[in-house]
Amino acid sequence: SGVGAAALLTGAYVLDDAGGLGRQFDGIGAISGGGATSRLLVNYQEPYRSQILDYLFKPNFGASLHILKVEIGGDGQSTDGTEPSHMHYENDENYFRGYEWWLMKEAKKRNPKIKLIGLPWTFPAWIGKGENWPYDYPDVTAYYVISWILGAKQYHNLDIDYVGIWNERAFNSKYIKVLRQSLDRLGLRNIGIIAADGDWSISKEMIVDPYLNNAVEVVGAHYPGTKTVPNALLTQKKLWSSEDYSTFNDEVGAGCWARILNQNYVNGNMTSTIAWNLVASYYEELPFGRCALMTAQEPWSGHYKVEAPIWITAHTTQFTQPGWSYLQVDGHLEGGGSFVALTDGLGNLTIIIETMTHNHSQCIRPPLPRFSVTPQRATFSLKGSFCKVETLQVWHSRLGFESGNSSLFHQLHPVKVRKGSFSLDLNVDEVYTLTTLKTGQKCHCQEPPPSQPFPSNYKDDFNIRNPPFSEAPNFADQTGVFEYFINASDPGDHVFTLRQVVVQRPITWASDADQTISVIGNFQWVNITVTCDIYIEKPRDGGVFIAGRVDNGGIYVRRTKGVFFWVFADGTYQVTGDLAGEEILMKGLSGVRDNAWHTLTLNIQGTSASGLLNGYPLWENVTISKPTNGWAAIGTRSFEFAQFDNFHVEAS
Ligand code: 147
Ligand code: CA
Repeated sequence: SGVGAAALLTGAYVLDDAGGLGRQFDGIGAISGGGATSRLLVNYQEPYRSQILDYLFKPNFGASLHILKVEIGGDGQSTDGTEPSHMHYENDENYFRGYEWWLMKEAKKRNPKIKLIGLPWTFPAWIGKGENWPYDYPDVTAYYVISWILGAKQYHNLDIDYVGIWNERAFNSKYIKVLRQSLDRLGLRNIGIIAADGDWSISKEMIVDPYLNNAVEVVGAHYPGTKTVPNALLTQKKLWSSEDYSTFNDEVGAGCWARILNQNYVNGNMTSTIAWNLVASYYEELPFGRCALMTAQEPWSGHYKVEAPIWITAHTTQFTQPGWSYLQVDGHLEGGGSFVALTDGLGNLTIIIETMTHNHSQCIRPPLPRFSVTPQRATFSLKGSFCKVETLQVWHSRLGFESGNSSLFHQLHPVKVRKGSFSLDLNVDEVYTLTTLKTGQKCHCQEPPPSQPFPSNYKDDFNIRNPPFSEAPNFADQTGVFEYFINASDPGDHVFTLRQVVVQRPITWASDADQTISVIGNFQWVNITVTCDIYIEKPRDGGVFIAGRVDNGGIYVRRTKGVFFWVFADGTYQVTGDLAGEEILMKGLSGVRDNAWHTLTLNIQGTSASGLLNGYPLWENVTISKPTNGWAAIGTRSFEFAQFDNFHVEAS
């Protein structure tokens, strides 16, 4: 047969288990954290929150993920915010902070077999005893990480399957061995260490250090561009792409994901691929907005979007499980693109084919070398134990690159296997799954509510006795950690407040600011009035601010501009154009002191700003030219305790 005048390119591929199988498949996963990527998800109302979780974790439903990797919060900035540590201070332990515990439990509820991974990006300062480094006291760091693992079990009945070292930062052989020994001593022999969550360079040390080699179960590389290195193969360990993707979740992002899910094995022998990140539940204007499998960044409206990468994931996850094995195949298609074939060893067979073109499948990194893909016919012969297969279920996606013309995860007519083979005509930018399993599902669920902007009039008095989460809704901490707090002996109105609790600069992963800051609201806000009761706890040089038009966050938090109204424990105030406090627009005396409540009001209209203290004008007519818009924020002058209450913002 042919297409038009030219003969269709054809290829023949043999699937046979008679000569043994390929590597064991370890599953497809996604990362919550690194950092604060699930921040807004927790505040979705039901039934929307459960719907989102179902799309991510429920077997035979959506992405049906095999692996959930979470950040072990370390109080520091880890990309889109900070996540709280279970040990802010040396003698502090609390396993109910943040939302990763909750997320792991929700994932387990839906899929009890889901594998869990924990990995730190940052650490609280005490781990390093003053140095910005987690390896000087390997016993302390191991104790800290293992406490998290034990806390997961003790307080949440969560069994952690794998633990990492330090995301995208130097590894340390001594520490890895200490961690392994400590895990073993505590009977946690079945928890595997993944190392080193950066490039492949650890494999070079592993092949000359048998103790290190024994300590590591999985060599995990990030953004490997589907390739591994000879040394990694020499370790004879499992090879994973332990962080990958990080691409805007449109059809190109879906194309990236489809291509690497197959080719990380085909080219790089990697048996797991883990997406950064799970769900875009952080303000979109933070770094890497919507670089997630789906989008849920509006808890105030309930709006969310099941993006194309979810259905690309389903092509693999709904028809394989960790513990299945890859078949030994070359995996490259004659006309470009790739296929993988997997079996459970019990007669089931799943084939996943992708024909992504170069321009429609570029990931954020690394650069993608040129290649071409053309329409082609592929003929597969089933041999060995698969010669008995008579029909295969077919699931199909075609990514369209004009809006709305994709076809995602549709079931087609089953194919009949005749005389041990079948043929498929493949177009470009397609994904096919052919499988003996009949369990695939794409739900025709209800549409989520429409998108809406953040409410223009928003209040929080933090008056909640048993909050389900340690953090107040919609506040997105960018340096420091802001937690619900109870002043048990407060005589007045401030029993329940929000408190900044990080009092030493953490062992950082990114460039945390020297001030703490939590942002909230709509990045498009121009005219804004922020009011908040504040309580400075640190005498002499302590201080707090409220702000508007805050224009940055995440890994760029140090260069945040905006309009910042500060008051200090020494009785002075300032208005600055930046978080760093270098661009002073106004200053003077305020009479504010520490350990007393005061009310600050910041009003920005057009090019003019003014400030009130306890309802009385303190300063006015400060000219503002930049930024033109941004979030509201609260924060402190340094890593210091301070409290906030009765936050109110009105903006447009
Ligand atoms: C990764 C981080 O591990 C994630 O937390 C997130 O920040 C992600 C965003 O794309 O990036 O870190 C990387 C940072 C830089 C490179 C690779 C990964 N890089 O330049 O190759
Ligand atoms: Ca209150």
